[in-house]
Amino acid sequence: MVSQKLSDLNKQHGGLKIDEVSLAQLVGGMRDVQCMLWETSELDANEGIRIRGYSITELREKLPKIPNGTEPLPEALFWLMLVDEIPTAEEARFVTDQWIRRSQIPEHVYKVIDSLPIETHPMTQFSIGITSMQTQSIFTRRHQEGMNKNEYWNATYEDTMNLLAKIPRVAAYIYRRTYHDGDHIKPDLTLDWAGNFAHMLGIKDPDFKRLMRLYLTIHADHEGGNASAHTCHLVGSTLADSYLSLSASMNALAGPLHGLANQEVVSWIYKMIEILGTDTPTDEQVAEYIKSTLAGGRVVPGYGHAVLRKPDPRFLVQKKFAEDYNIKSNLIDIVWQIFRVAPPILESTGKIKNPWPNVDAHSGAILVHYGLKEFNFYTVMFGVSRSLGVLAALCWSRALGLGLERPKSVSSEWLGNYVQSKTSPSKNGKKEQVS
Ligand code: AMX
Repeated sequence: MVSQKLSDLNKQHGGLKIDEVSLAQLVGGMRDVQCMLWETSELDANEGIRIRGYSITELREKLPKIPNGTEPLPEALFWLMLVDEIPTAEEARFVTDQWIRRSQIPEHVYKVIDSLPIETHPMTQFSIGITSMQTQSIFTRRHQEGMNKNEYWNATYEDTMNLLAKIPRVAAYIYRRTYHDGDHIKPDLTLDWAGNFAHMLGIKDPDFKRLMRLYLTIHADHEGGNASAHTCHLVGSTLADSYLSLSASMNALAGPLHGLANQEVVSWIYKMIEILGTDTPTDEQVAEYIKSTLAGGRVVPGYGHAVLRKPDPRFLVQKKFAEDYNIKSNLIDIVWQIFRVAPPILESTGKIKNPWPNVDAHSGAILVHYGLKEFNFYTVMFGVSRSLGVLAALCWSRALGLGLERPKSVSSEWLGNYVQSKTSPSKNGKKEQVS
């Protein structure tokens, strides 16, 4: 059992130093500090994400598809993250069947969502919807009954499977409630997880189902340190169940520096179109707009990353999808134009470490093309996908028996005193060096 291996490593080499923390890392959001375990994926600054060793391009190619399908099944990705093997088509179908069987939503969840004002942001509705399903948690019930800790992973797996089965229905319910007068669409139980999600959203183009399969695959996991993943891990480490851990994760995803960037990108471009009075701007006009954003003390949404230092492969695969499916629109042209124009400008500031686009720079433009224009909803779609990764990882955290997270904090006063103690002259008159 892996947890035995981990516990042996810990027993034999627990004192081994893995990393050091600089003052800049402490102040600047703990970038790159290696201090958490995450089994499902690993992010390389230049190559991008690898999920269980597979790059985005490889996942698109190698994961099972529906018969005669072209895009990977997110169900298959979930299997890969959990089992560490690419599933066969039958194994992927097993996950699809499980999620169909577990997808019934308790009535009170709809009532909770319906009680919210219609203008409530979809991410708030989503997070509340997930929390309200917590009444179903098997982990919490069994924990109250005195479950043995060896069973934690199993109860978490059951909650995770139940939750993932329901997530697309809750998301589609919020979409139809908010933007289509509550004209809901019944699930089609013959479809796969992503295909059914596309169906329930009400977008009829078959290529939109293909897009959803790819979209829900590529947004799922980006190792453990990003805010939504880390939040799920942190909250889960208290033995809060999958529902409570996931809703917390979704609240982190809802921040503009994280998953909300996908809606910000589209609204930022629309604003440019409105200001310029054209949706076919020149490169000079786009450059001026980017510079005015920076001069206004705002970020250029969809650009930059805490870890990546090259164009995000998740951006590039969406660009490829648009090319493969011959999707053309002025909005997509603008996205590609920004890809050409923005990096040198961002680089010239001298402070932005990554001038390249991230995943959020592209997704909205393709969704608009298929008629899903309500950009406040986009982060919910990101969230449906992210649920796969963070919950697969939560199952692993329970299987490995990882403990309660509790890093040490210090105050800025402590920090000032510490620096002084390290830099002030010592008794023999020499200054101590801070390394
Ligand atoms: N536009 C303007 N300024 C930017 C920038 C951008 N796209 N990206 C970074 N910067 C700025 C930072 O705000 C920071 O400024 P400061 O020194 O005045 O505080 C400086 O450049 C250095 O930042 P960094 O080390 O390059 O990035 P970071 O690790 O601190 O932040 C991120 C990373 C993503 C928050 C940042 O690049 C950003 O705000 N991007 C725009 C929002 C966005 O697209 N977020 C989505 C990221 C992907 C995701 O999680 N879904």
